[in-house]
Amino acid sequence: MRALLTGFEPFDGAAVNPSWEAVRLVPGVQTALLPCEFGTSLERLRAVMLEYEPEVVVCVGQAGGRADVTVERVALNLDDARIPDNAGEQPVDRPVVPGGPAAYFATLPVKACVAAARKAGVPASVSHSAGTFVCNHVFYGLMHLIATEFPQVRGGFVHVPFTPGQVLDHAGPSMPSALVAEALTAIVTAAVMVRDDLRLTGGSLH
Ligand code: PCA
Repeated sequence: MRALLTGFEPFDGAAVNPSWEAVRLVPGVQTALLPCEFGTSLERLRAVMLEYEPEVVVCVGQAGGRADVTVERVALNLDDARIPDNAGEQPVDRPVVPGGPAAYFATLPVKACVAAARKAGVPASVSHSAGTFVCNHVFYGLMHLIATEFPQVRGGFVHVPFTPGQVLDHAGPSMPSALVAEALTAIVTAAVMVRDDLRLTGGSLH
């Protein structure tokens, strides 16, 4: 089964992006680096999907401040950027796809993916918001591509914590890239193997 994993370039002045640091360590998958830019990130994603013809696509991004690996469930049709992207663009309250549905759900088995990451020894949980910046933009765009052009593909998005090197001077949560890569490997394997998602709790109270 062919799987494509994408990571992002660093943004907001950072030297690395933990998503790409981890994605590049995952064996046996196709990988692609996406620019942290509205628009061009999705053009690149579509191009690599046409090139590699994957059956599973998992896009990965940095979620600074989160303490575990989070499998995103919901992509919103909304760009609302708190900071400019790497091209200096800062859309406010703009749809990712004009006229598209308000939201898409990931078509990965999200509970099984979380369970697989934990079984591999990595803290993980379900998330119900990928934010409104470039990661959500790519997640929504991926699900729209699947809905309109690539119906055979299963896809979703995973947010990962900072690397330890990114928090040296402010002691926030972090996770080594090798451990994140273990989680991503387990998540991709579950995405390929599990047809019907597990019936486990994964919701949140707020
Ligand atoms: N994280 C940002 C964009 C790129 C990335 O790695 C986000 O969560 O939107």
